[in-house]
Formats: sequence, C-alpha cells, structure tokens
Amino acid sequence: MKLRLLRHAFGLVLGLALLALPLDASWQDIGPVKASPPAENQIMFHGAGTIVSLTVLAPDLVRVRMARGTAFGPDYSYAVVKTDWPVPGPAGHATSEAPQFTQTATSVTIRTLKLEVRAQLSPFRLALYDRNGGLISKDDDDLGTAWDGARVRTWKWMPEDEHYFGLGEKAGPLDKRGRSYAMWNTDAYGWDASTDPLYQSIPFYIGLRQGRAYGVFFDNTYRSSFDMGAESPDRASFGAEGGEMNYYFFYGPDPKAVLGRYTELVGRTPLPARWMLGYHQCRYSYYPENMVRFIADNFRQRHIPCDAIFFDIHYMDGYRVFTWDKSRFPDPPKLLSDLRQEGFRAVPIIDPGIKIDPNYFAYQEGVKGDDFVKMPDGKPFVGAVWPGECNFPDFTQPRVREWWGSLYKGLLADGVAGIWNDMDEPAVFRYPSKTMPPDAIFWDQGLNSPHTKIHNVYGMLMSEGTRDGLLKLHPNERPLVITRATYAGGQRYAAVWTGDNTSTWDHLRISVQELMNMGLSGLTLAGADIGGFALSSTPELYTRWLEAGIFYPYCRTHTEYGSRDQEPWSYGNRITDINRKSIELRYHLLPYLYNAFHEASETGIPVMRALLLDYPDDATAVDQNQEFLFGDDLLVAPVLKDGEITWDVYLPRGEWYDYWTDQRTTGPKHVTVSAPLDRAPIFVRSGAIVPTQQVVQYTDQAPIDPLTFEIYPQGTHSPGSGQAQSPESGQTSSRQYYEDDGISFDYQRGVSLRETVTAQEEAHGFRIEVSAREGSYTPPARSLVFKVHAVRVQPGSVETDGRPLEFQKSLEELGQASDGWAYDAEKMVVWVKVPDRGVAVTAQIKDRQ
Ligand code: MIG
Repeated sequence: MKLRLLRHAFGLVLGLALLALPLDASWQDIGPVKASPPAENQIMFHGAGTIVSLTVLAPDLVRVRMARGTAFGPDYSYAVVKTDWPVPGPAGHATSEAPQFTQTATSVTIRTLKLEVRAQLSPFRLALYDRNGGLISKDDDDLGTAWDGARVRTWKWMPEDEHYFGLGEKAGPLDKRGRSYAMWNTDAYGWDASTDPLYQSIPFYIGLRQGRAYGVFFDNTYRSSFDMGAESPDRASFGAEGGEMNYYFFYGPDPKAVLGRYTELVGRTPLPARWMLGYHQCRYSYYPENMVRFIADNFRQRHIPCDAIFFDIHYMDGYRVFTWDKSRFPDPPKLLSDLRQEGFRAVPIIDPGIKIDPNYFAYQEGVKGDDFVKMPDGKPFVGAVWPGECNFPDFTQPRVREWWGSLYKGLLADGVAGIWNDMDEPAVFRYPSKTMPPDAIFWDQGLNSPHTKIHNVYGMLMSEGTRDGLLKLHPNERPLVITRATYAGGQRYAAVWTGDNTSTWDHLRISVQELMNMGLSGLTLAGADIGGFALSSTPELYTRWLEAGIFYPYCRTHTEYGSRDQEPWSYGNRITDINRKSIELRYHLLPYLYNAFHEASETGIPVMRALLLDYPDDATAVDQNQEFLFGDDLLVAPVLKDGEITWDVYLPRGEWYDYWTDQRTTGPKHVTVSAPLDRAPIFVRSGAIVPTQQVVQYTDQAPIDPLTFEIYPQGTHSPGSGQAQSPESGQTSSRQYYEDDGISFDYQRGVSLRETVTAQEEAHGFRIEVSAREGSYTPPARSLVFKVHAVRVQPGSVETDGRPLEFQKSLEELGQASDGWAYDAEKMVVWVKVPDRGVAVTAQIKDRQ
C-alpha cells in the first residue's frame, strides 16, 4: 500500500516535471538569426552556428531547411522527383505570381498567391497564414526548432480542433491526434493496431482544421518520429535522429490539393496493367508444381476469376534468389506457359539477401562487382536470413541497382510477370535489432553513409532496381513490383502490402483504416493480405474479408506457412458461391477501377479514399474509420464484425443509391442496412456514371464487350415517372471515360481512348450522349450499353441519333441483338444497346406520351 502510494506520488512528480520541462536541457534552440537579401524565390538566414532557408516552390508550397554549421549538406533526396519548379520571375519587380519579400528589423514576410509566410527573427519562428490572414500553422512559441547532438526536432502549435492524417502505413485510427509514431522500417510479424513502427516510412502528414487542410513532408530518412500531441496536448512535433530539418509545407485548403502537390513532388503510382487489378492468389507456399496446377485448375473449374498466382520462398533452390528448386519445379518455363495459357500470371518472391555460396552465380557476380554493403572494416556485412548467411546489395549505388535488375533475366525468360519483394526493411534474423548494424556503410552519393541514414530507403531502392530491371528486359510492359518496405515516393516503383497481419476481425477492421491512411499518403496501389496472414481464418471472416478486399486497390489473398487452406473455395459450397460473387464484382467494375487508377496516376487522388477527401468539413465523415469511397462514386461500408447481418452506414451529404436495391437516401444520415453474409453495403452517388464490363475469368480473357455505363439519375425526378418536368429542371451529369491496351506504355504516346459520357434528364425523358473518341487507341468492335437506373415506368420509345431502336422483350434477346432496348420492370432499369463505333452517339429515352 505504502509502496503503491509512493510510486503514485513519484509518478505525479515525474509527470509534472515532464509537463513543465518538455525538453531536457540538452536541446539547443535555433535562437536568433539574421536575414540575407532574398534571391528570386528563396531567402537565407544565419544564426549562431545555424543556417536556414525558405524556398517558395509554388504559391502553395514552401520548403523549409535548417541545419547547424555555415552551409547545408549536399541537397539530395531519395523521395523528391520534381525539382524544376518554375520560378515566376525575380522578386521585387515581378508579375503578381512571384513571391514578395518584406523585411523589417524583427521579421521577414513572404507573400505568394496562396500563402503568407512570416518568419520571426529572434528567436527564429515560422508562421503560415492564408491570404486572408487566417493562421494555418505556426511553430510553437517556446519550442521552435532545436538540436540535441545529432537529433533535430521542430515543434508546432497544435490547436484543439486540428486533426492529423497520413504517415503512411500506420495501423491505428485514421485521426492521429493524441498519438505518436516512429519511422523505422520494421519486420513486424504479428503486429496489431498498437504496433509502431511497421514496415514502411512515409514521413508525410495532413493537418485538417475546420475543413481546411495543409500538409507537411519531413524529408529525412533517418529514424524519425511524429508526436501529434501525445507528449503535450497543445504541441505537435517531428524530428529525426540525424540529418537536417528539411520539410515541405503544402497548403490546400482542399485536402485533395495537398495530396496532389505532395505526389507531384515525390511522384505518383504509375498506371498499373489491367491484370494487376484482378484478383491474385498467394500462400506461403504453393509447391510443388502439381500444387500450383491444382490451384490454377480449381479457379477455372469453379469459375472464380483470378489473374495471378504467387510463388513464395519454397520455389527457390535453398532460398537462393533467382533460382528454382528443380525437384519441386522441374520445368518452370513449361509450367509458367501452361499457366499463362489458362490466364494466370506468375509472381515469385525475391529477398535482398544473397547466400554466401562460392558456387552460386548471384553471389559470384556480387563479389566480382563489389556490390555488397560493407562494414567499417571493409568486409561485407554478413546477416542470416532464409538461405543462411548472406550478403546484401548496396542499392544506393545506381550500378548495383542495374546489376540487380539484370538478375531478373532468367526469371523473365522463364515467364514470370511480376516480382514480389520481401524482407527489404532490411530484415535480418538477428536480435535485438533484427536489421543491419547502425554502422554498416552505404555508398549514398559518395557520402559513405551509415545504415542509420539508409535503412528507411533500402526497400524503396530495391524496388527501383527491380522495376528498372524489369523495364529494361521488357521495355513495353508495365511491370508489377510489390514491396513490403518503402519510403515516401516509393509508389513510383512498386505496389505495397501491409505485411504479416493476422486472421482476426480486428485485423479486417484495421485493414480498412490502414489502407485509407496509405491512400492519404501517396501509396495508391496498396493491399492487405485478404483473410489474414498469421493463424487461420473462419469461413465467415474470410467471406467478409473478401467482400472488403475486392475494394482494396491491390487485391490478394495470402496466408502463412502451416495455416489452413485459404482459397476462395476452402470453406464449403455456400461460401464458395459468395466468394465467387465477390470476386466477380471486382471484375465487373474493372473499367471503373482502371479509370480510378488512371485518375490517381495523374492527380495523386487515391483509389480507396477516406471520406475526408471529399467531405473535409463534415466532422462525421472525417471521423470515418470503417467506410471509404472507392473511386469517385462508390461508397463501401464492409461488415467488419462477426455475426452481423445488418450494418450501420454513414452517408455524407447528397443523394445515394443502395447498390443492391437502388433505394435512394439523402444524406447526411446514418442508416442501418441489411447486410446478409453474401453482401456488403455499397452505395452509389446519385448522378454517377459507372463504367462496367462483362465478368471474365481473367482480365485479358476477352476484350471489354459490352462496355456498359451504369447511369444513376440525380435529383428527385425520375425519368419515365410520367411527371412533366420543365426542361430547366433537368439535371446533367457526366464522366470522362479512359481506356487503353491495359498492358503497354503506348498510352504515353497517345495510344489511348478518352470520351465523355453525359446523362441529362429532359422534360419527357432522358438523354445520353457519348462524345467521339479522342486518342488513337481503338478497341475491337463491341457494343455500348447504357443501363439507366430508377426508371419507374417503362418508357414509350428509345431512339439513337434520331432513329428508333427496337424494343426487346427480354435481356437475353437484347443480348443477342446488335442494338435495341429493354426494360426490367422489377429492377426499374432501362437497358439501351448500340454499336460502339467510336463516333459520337446519343440515345434518347422517351416517356410514354
Ligand atoms: O520471414 O516468404 O511478409 O508475406 O509469406 C517471413 C515468407 C518471410 C514474410 C512476408 C510473407 C511471406 C513470408 N515472409
């Protein structure tokens, strides 16, 4: 009792001491600085042993750099790809676009079209305002930026109504307020919602306050940490164990604008090939060859679509990367070409460790090329991983990445279509650090930097080498590279997955918030192991997980060695039918999904979207951890608890169609919807035009035919309702449709197809227009179908380009006909079919007079 009291008192005193003294005395504040004259878009400051620069890269983007000493180190970033920001003219006498610098004895102010940056000189403190004088963000008054030995940290004011998002692969709640996080790529088998750090480091966050967003990207590869009010309720801070204080400040106020700029700076997810967006099947491990064939046959015999089968570590000869175990896989080219015949692509795993084995070609080449990471004594670092003792390539060297890329030659010749990178944190079987020692040396632009600086970019550089290697071998094929570890900007090279999750309901729930969060951090092509990796899934859990997982940007089932079977048919016939339906839905939506990825590749707006991106001023939407937008127009609210057959869904403002029933609800509203085991709640935004296609067993089994535009009319009026409406009341909605060959880079040379689809309600009917195609991609001849929802009364007639179309009594008949229309009275859907000739076409649905 006494002891406990004593401990209590001690804790209290300690707590008070911490509150009063957030910094121990060894932190040195940046102190006062003097400003130099501004030059174009930049101004420098010098203090006692410190140097600061502020650079305006765009009206809404400012780079802040601070270091000790009299000069900065070399300016090199592994993340940033855009450095040629247009400088809008010399300061002082420039166009209105140029930043305007104003200096006084105590401060410097920089004005851009979007921002006002105020730098207080003594001590140096930064504050950022919008052009109406509204404060967006500022340094903490007491603690600005400080150093403690090699450590550097910046503290920011944290208003009580500000919330934080991003930071990449973080498993906890979407809103990071009140929590702290570290960035140190970690092999975290068995992780849960509270585990931190995980496998990937994305030191970028979005601050959101009163509907207005800004972003901070702390481009520092050392172990870093972000404290969003855990240490003190009114301060947020970020810092690293070494390197410079080097961050970029993005101002929205639209969160999509923040993400757009961030991904402009560090690069976006390139458009994936269509097959990468199909369903992929993985387990640790499918072997030998007969097992792989058995899995493939089952998909086809059971008519469950699938595009790729993964080969985990057992395919290798003693875990030597770039080899096959010839007793398990005697003839890989034959197996892979047979699989390809059946529509499956093969994706093998590759780890960075190269077995120390004088008789092994990859080891021999690595030694000869002097390609391995070294220790200070000049000897290669040796770490044990799957093959036993290994050396590890120094991926910071371009020539090593090139060599690594060349190693894929054999696998590609065997017929593999993509590469799965694992263990690239880098993970080493050694305790307690489970990675390379801090003093292992990397080339790093000739700086010979320690592991502490390179650790967080190792996986990203490995994926760069992999992607470039695959591109060199197959220059006109978009490669799939998927990696477990990465850094900001890694989306340029590889897809990511969330590592070794567990087959629990908690992990299903986590996957949704975590993937939304990754989407908010530039990682568009991301997935979690569907069904869970560790342990085994129950039938219900796997079914619900797949219902959510078909909406992951990257969709793959995976499970660990020794777990129960985890294929879509592993849980009995009833569940197999449900799982087939789930996967079919993903294939049905492929044109829509592909368009969402196309948009993401051009804008950085993710495919799986946290609601806050569209509704930043709606507190309930901002706080949504369990549901998300899938592309522009679908809202998905998967069932994330066992035993539930109804589910609560929050619908933000606007009108929504229930995907399954077409029933309309106007938000903002919480609704409880029926969610039997075979169906996750999905809603469609009213006004949406959703491109879909026929279900195929793999993406290139057959060209899209028909291409269907599912039209969800807006407003309270419904075409065919018989109610006369004035033409002015007619609502119009439209969508851009994009398509290309789905596999090559020809689209970058204009071989693509773009058209605009417009749907308009008219006084006595409904009008659909598709513009003529732009671009030189021509798909094979096919039909166009318009599927207009919520048409309560059978229309009187349908015309195309002024010519009447024939009414078909059934959908089967419509299916046989080259054109015509049909009406499904039960579903209240009108189907219109016309040939897709690539020219402009209109269809007019006319009410019965
Ligand atoms: O030490 O290759 O996250 O997906 O199946 C484990 C075997 C190594 C970890 C990966 C997992 C993969 C497993 N790997």
